[in-house]
Amino acid sequence: MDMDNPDSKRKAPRRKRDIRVILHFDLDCFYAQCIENANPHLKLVPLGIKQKSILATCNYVARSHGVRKLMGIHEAKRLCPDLVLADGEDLSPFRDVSKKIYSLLKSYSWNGRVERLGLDEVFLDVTDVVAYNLELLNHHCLEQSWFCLSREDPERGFGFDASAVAGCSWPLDDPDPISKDDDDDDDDDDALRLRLRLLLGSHLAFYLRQQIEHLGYTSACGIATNKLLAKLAGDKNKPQNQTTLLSSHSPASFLDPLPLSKIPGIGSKTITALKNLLKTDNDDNLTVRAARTNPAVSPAALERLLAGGGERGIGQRIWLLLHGIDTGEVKPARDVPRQISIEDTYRGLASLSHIREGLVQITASLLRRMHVDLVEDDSTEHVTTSSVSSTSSPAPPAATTTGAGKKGRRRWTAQPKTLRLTTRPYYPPSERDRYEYNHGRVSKSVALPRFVFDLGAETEVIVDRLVEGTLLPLFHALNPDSKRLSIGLLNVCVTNMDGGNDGGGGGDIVAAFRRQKEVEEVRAVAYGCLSDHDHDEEEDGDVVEEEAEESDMEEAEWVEEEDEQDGMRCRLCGCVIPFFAAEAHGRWHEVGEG
Ligand code: DCP
Ligand code: MG
Ligand code: MG
Repeated sequence: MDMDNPDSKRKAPRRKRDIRVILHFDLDCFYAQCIENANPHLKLVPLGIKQKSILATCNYVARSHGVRKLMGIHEAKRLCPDLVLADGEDLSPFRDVSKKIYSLLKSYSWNGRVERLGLDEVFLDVTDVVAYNLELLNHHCLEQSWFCLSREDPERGFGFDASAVAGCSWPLDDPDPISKDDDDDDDDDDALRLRLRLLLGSHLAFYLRQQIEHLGYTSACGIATNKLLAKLAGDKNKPQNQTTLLSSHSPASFLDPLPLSKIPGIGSKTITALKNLLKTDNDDNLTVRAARTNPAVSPAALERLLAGGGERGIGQRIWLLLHGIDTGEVKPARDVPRQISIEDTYRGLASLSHIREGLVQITASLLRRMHVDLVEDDSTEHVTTSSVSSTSSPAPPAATTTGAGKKGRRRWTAQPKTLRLTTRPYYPPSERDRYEYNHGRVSKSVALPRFVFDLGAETEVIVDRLVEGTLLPLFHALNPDSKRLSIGLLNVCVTNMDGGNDGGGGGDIVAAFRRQKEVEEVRAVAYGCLSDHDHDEEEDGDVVEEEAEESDMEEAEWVEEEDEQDGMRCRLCGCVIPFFAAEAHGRWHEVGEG
């Protein structure tokens, strides 16, 4: 693009028509549904899921009383005195349900492009399934169509009415896509086929939502030609509904009325910069349209404004987002999480014995989690045939379990190579105003000792050895002054998986570099954790450099900068989180990989 030519700066982006069909599922009031399913009598009462002093979420009965996600408990109780509170600190049950739903959706994918976002969202690229079914359509009898779910077994599928979209569509008054005149030109034919694809996608989404309901969970879904639009379309009719963004209209017209803050990938730094550019400081709800149509906004202007953060091409990226263009692929399903991380918060641990106790508890949970997520029964004993793809390393060894009275062979499907300890000081409420959230958060990584993978050893023995031999020394390195300890957070994380499916992201040096950068930015900004210690690492012989792969940055495309006065924008999901809720939120993402 000619950056100096004013005309080229303002042109709406020309693009090849995106012919993908992307589904985005988002479970309704997820934690609340999990708790309700375990306690069905709660389904009819206003229910809030409590984490510390806020509601992580609440059911829709509570929402009808004005209670909202991330509301303080005090305020929620004021609005709805009958609100029943359930504890949501233990994320294991949510994680388990999340996995079940993910596996269910994955089982319907042909191309393996199934990507999780947090615990309750899944993207599915169903372009191939839909294209196959498009060819099968009998245009003379659309009302009695058959949707094939398997190429091998034509009887596996469901009947549906292909003369209409399933669920809601946008725009509402879209004409019947198949009643167009026959004398349309080629462009119209393409448009027609794309609309038919989306229509087929809507029926598949409807069917899949029913399958999720058979597991006991309701959901919303967005159906569109890219991830950005699918996610936003799904928000249109929540809960228990779906919205198909028909493609005959410019995606920009769908996005135009939305506030910029709703657009994943546009963060508050970008919004502030845009407000400055547009001189609309007071407009808290600056819309996409206001930004997109303002003559001062162009890819070049955005680049000048935002490239200071170091991301080249950001101007063009934001410009495309404003026009509803998102070329990001749905990433292939991963067999193993990128990392497993457990943490807890404290009101100022001051003695080493308490710190040891905290580390023992966390490490024991971590080991349990590793065994659930990364160890599988190996009844075939074909230990050299790894079920996960790995080009760089041999499959981890199988082991005969002798500990804990279990019999049979088990094996690691992937082995993390890095262990990371993170700590943060405790600040009493009276001092919190003086510090940004997570001030003083520091981390240090080492190679994860091999004895951790001994499936025959007692868990307590491994935990003790890891705490005494590795984590406490790391702790001392991070907090050298043991006389003035006051610890507010301990986090232990294993990462840098060896032997796991890397999700297809490996090998792209540019992408890896970009991820690395994003990891650094996220650490520095979202978690406020860059510290002197990050520069100390190479002085210790056993410290390993952290790699981009180890981050929880799978959702990097949804990430933008920042933090602000009354809260911080999460770089992973784009939500603005009040400071008091940021900790729970960060933790939620960290475990969301599981
Ligand atoms: N969550 C959290 N902290 C956040 C956001 C979410 O702990 N800042 C948890 C609680 C939610 C779950 O993640 O139940 C899913 O997040 P959603 O934003 O999808 O919210 P819900 O599923 O609860 O509600 P909705 O029906 O609006 O999707
Ligand atoms: Mg949800
Ligand atoms: Mg969600």
